[in-house]
Amino acid sequence: MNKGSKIYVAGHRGLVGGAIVRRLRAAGHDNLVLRTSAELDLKDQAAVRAFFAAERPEVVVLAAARVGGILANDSYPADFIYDNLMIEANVIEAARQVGVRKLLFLGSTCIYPKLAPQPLKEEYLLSGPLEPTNEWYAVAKIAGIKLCQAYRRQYGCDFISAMPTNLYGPGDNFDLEKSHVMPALIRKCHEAKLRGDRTVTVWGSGRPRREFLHVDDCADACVYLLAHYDEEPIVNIGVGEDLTIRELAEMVKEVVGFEGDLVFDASKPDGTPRKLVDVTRLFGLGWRPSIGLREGIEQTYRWFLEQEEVRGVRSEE
Ligand code: GFB
Repeated sequence: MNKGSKIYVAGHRGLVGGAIVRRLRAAGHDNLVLRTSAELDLKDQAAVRAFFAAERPEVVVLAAARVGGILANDSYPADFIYDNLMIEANVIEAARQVGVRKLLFLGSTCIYPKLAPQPLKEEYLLSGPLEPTNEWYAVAKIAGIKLCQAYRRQYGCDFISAMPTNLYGPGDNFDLEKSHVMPALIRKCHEAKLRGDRTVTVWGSGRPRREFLHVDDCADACVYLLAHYDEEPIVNIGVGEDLTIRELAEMVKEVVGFEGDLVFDASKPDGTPRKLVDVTRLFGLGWRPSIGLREGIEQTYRWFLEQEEVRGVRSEE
C-alpha cells in the first residue's frame, strides 16, 4: 500500500471510518474514494458492483455497518442482522470481482461468547452462546469474518479481519437512546451540569467491566494491520485493561465537572459482564496504543463542546 494507492473507505462518516480517513490522510494517502450512504447504498448489490467496476479500488476498509449501543441492538434486531449481512456480502464479493489487493473487515469484541474466559483470545470466537442483547449484530459480523476467511482460502484474497474493543472519541453518536456508554455518559453529565441537576442516571448495576480504546488509536492499529498483516486469523484491537461502568461514570463525571450524584437504574440491561480482549497477537506484531483513558475522555469532551458550540450557533441563526 503506497501513498498513491486508491483506497475506498466504506463508512467514512462513522466513528471508525472517520478516524481511519484522518489517519490515512495524515500519512500522506491522497487517493481516497469516499461515498456517503445516500450516494451509495451498500445494501444494494447492483449499485455496489457498479461502483466497484467503475472505481476499481486497490485497498478497501469496510468500516460501514449498522452499529449501536445495548438498547439499540435489543430494539432493532432485524435491522442489525439484515443490514450488516447485506453490506458485508455485497462489498466483499464486489471487491473479489475487481481484484482488490487488500481488504480490512471490522468486527467487534461484542461478538465473542457472552461468558468466554477473559481476556478474550481470538480463538474463543464461536466457542459458546452469544450475548442475547446483540446476537443479531454478532451473527452478521461473524458471517463477515467467515466470508473474508473463505475468500482467502478459495480465491486467495488478502482479506483480513480486526476485532476492535469498545471505541469512543470524535465523531461518536451522542444520541442518548442509540449510543454506547461513553458518549451517553459524557452528554448526560454535561447536560446535568448545565441544568444544575442533582443526579445523572447510569444504566444497569455499574458492575459490568468494559475496555475502552480511543478511536484514533484504533485507526492507527487498522492502518498498521493493512501494512503488516496478511493472514487468516482475526486480530483483536484493544488496550489490554478494563474498568467497571461505575468507575467509568466517576471518571466522566470528574472530566465534565458534574458535581451531582450518580444513580444506577437496574431496570436497564447490563449486557455481558466483561469484555476485555487479549492483545498478544496485535502487540506481537509491534503495535501499541498511545492515548490513555482519562486523556481520551478529556479530548472527546473538548470535541463534544466544539460541536455543541457549532450546534448552538446554528440554532441561533
Ligand atoms: O456501551 P454499551 O451500550 O454496549 O453498554 P456494550 C456498556 C455498558 O454500559 C452496559 C452500561 O452495561 C450498559 O448498561 N451503561 C450505563 C450504558 N449507562 C449507559 C448509557 O447511558 N448508555 C449505554 N448505551 N450504556 C455493545 C454492543 O455492547 O458493544 C454493540 O451492544 C457494540 O453491538 C459495542 O458491538 C462495541 O459494550 O454492552
